[in-house]
Amino acid sequence: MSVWCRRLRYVWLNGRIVECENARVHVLTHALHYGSAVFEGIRGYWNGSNLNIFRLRDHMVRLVNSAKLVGFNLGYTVEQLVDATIEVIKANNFKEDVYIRPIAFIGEGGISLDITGMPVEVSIAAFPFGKYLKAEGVKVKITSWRRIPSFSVPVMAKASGIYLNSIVALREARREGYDEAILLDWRGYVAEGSGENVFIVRGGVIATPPITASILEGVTRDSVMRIARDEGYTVEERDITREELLVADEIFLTGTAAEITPVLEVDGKPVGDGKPGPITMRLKEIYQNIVTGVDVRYKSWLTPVY
Ligand code: PY5
Repeated sequence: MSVWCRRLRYVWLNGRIVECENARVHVLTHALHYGSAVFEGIRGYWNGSNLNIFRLRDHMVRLVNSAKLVGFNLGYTVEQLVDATIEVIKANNFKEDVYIRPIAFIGEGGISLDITGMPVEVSIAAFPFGKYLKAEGVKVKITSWRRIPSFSVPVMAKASGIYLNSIVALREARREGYDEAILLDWRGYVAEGSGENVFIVRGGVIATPPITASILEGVTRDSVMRIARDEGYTVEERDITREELLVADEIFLTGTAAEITPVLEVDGKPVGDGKPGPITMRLKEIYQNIVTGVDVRYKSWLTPVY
């Protein structure tokens, strides 16, 4: 039995709800060999009476775009993927916080690198999920591995193969006792974390690297920029130098899994006074109220399941 099937009963696979045990692939699956897959990470928040999925449609739009960038067609519309997500959560009857993992991959189509005409499989799985990074804050290392440049692969795509870059970067950081890695881009400017976007605060101004820094265009990054601007903060999308990380008043990471996570140390040096900063904590609180549906100003970002 798959260890996953202790956490979920049903998976949506190629248009149908199947038993978790039957959501399997063959060892000769193309995507397993070459990383020819695109995926998403989405969260659903249980607030005691309903499960709200955060920016579901936006994630599915990115999934469809990722496939387009890699060069295959998903075969499902954004609307169909949205409905399928709700269907699979309902089938499992989850009444707690969940993480949703849709993936579209090249299946059993041979070993050629030419994916033209190869079968595309799509699955959506959801399972109970808590924190991804330490909620109180993380210690990061600026890793020696640079973020893959967008002139080598379309890094705007959330494509599986690209994650080998994140895996080696995080491996290096963890081996040296850090919690997370920050990758610089090919030019030496700050790109992002292994699975998160990066924000800094200096003199009350919030800044985050632009999409031209080979980053993944995060949905949480977009949400945080909106929220911060609505709160009256100035938010800049601009190149950030490595040394700015070392003199920033505050740094935080954003991502579906990481949500808003304060950075306490960079390369062993404290960020500010080494405690989560006030702007970080304020944004974190607002974000929490939004995803649980307490803050109704951003209700359009939530899709209720039940
Ligand atoms: N950058 C990278 C490389 C990411 O993998 C992610 C998300 C982000 C930025 C943030 O994007 P978003 O805000 O749209 O989530 N990472 C996934 C997640 O679910 C997988 C992490 C293991 O957070």
